[in-house]
Amino acid sequence: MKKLYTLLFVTSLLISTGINAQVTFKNQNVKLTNGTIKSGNCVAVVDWNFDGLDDIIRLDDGRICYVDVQRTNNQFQTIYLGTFSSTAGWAWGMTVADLDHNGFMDVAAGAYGPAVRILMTDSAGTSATLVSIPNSNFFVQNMTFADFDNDGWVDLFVCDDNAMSHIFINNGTGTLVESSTTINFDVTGTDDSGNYGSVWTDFDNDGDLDLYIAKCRQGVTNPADGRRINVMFVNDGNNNFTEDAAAYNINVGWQTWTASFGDIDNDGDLDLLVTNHDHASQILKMTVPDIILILLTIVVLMFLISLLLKAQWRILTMMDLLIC
Ligand SMILES: [Ca+2]
Ligand SMILES: [Ca+2]
Ligand SMILES: [Ca+2]
Ligand SMILES: [Ca+2]
Repeated sequence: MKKLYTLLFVTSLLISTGINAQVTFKNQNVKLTNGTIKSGNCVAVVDWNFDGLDDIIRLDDGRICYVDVQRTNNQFQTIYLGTFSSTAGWAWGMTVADLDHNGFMDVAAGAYGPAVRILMTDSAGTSATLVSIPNSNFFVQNMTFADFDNDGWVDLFVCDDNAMSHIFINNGTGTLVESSTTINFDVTGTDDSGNYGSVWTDFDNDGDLDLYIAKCRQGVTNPADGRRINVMFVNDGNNNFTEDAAAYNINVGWQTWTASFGDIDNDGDLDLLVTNHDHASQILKMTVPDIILILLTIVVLMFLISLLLKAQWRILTMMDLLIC
């Protein structure tokens, strides 16, 4: 019996020690078959070939695209997808999605000056064709794939530092065509440049995608200048977007570079984290109206309405008496 107690004590000690032990990380670079990729700038962790396993997409030297495809036992196979440019450190933004529905994700990237380019992955997943989007010589700070018009085909959003943002709609074959009517970005009385970061998310939880843009404009020092005030384009459910950041108190005027939504305080709604260049980062917690306050307001309103109705009834009764 004594041995049993001793065994139980040691077991419980090991379990409790294990539960409270500090976690650590172990270098597993050995899993990457190409260990020389550097200066990536842009990176994506996505299921590139839709097999249920996450893969890694990186731009070596900011221009040469490799996919580390996860195979069995967490081993990766490196596939050279293509080269965006001969210029070192070319890409400023990158986004990944299956534009043409061929079962492999395609990789779009943009830079400071040249056209936005896309590596369209072939149907075997072994190589890609480089495609340039006409008339897209922007100052790309960020780009995002999402289905803005909800037609089942992924579209492209591009943040332009030097001009308004751009939207390209997928025509249903994987070809992107610029649209000036999907969203009106002319909202601040300026040239609406200074577009740095973008988030497409259903921040208000009404079932449709909304767009938040983090804005920063070099040389513009006035925080009230529209080129540096973050904007939120709210979707009405029919893909009509209206800029309404001020109403939600997320019209940040600092030089914002990035923004991200997440449930930071674990209360079930999406809060906002912005990182600013000229000011400390900010967490903007989402607050919902107090339900008790709403109920009290309704009760008070109903009471006031009943008083009004009673007063009206008395006046009418007195009028009747006078007439009689
Ligand atoms: Ca995969
Ligand atoms: Ca594809
Ligand atoms: Ca679409
Ligand atoms: Ca929404």
